[in-house]
Amino acid sequence: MENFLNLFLLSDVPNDLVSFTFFIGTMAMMAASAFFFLSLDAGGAKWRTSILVSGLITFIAAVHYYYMRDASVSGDSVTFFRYVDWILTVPLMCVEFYLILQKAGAQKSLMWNLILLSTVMLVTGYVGESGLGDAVIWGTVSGLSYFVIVYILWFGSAGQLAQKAGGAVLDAFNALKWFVLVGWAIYPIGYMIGTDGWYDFVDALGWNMEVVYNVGDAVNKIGFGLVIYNLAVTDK
Ligand SMILES: *C/C=C(C)/C=C/C=C(C)/C=C/C1=C(C)CCCC1(C)C
Repeated sequence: MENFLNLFLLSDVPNDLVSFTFFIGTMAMMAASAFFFLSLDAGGAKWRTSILVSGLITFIAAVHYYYMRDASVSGDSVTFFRYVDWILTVPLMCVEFYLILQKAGAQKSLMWNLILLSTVMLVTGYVGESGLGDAVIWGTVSGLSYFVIVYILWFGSAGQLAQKAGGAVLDAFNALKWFVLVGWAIYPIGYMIGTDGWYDFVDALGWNMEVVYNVGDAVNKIGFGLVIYNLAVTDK
């Protein structure tokens, strides 16, 4: 409890942009989770699991943001929490794709391929970002996995299934596809900003890699969930 109250204590209110975005991010993820969990039945039984997964994504993020915010005000690295968060939430986003295409006949293999690729993308990204390996080499491997994910969603079998489903499912799939192409592209930009010697001018603006990641998370995790929510209420 004391820890929880600490969140609101004045002495702990962050006074730099980076910590501030962790603070706001924690709140936004908590609020979004409350919204999704209270809306489980908004689209009837058939969309319950999808909305539940949306809530789990923002809830897992809320917990990690709480810790990252703490680490950030203390000047500690948040990289480990960041990647634990992603390794849990990004596969859940892959599950969302499967869930909405399931009724159009999606195979589990689609889900497992996306999960496998996103795991490779994140593990190699962590190796590059944490300094365990060369940032450029591992970042490139991560980027290639990302491109394959984009390819599968834009040009692979998933698109045909969405076409077959049509209606609100197709609209939602198309929106989520854009999230992956544009929203997820925010992350490699953050990574490059975090790599010494690349885009150092950004630091001078008071921005850094963490701010970019925080913006990315807000757009992608909450946005993704809202697309699913919208699908559920449109296609009852
Ligand atoms: C909720 C969190 C999400 C949607 C996180 C997504 C993260 C990525 C798409 C990260 C991608 C990266 C690359 C494509 C290359 C550089 C390393 C990463 C891990 C930042």
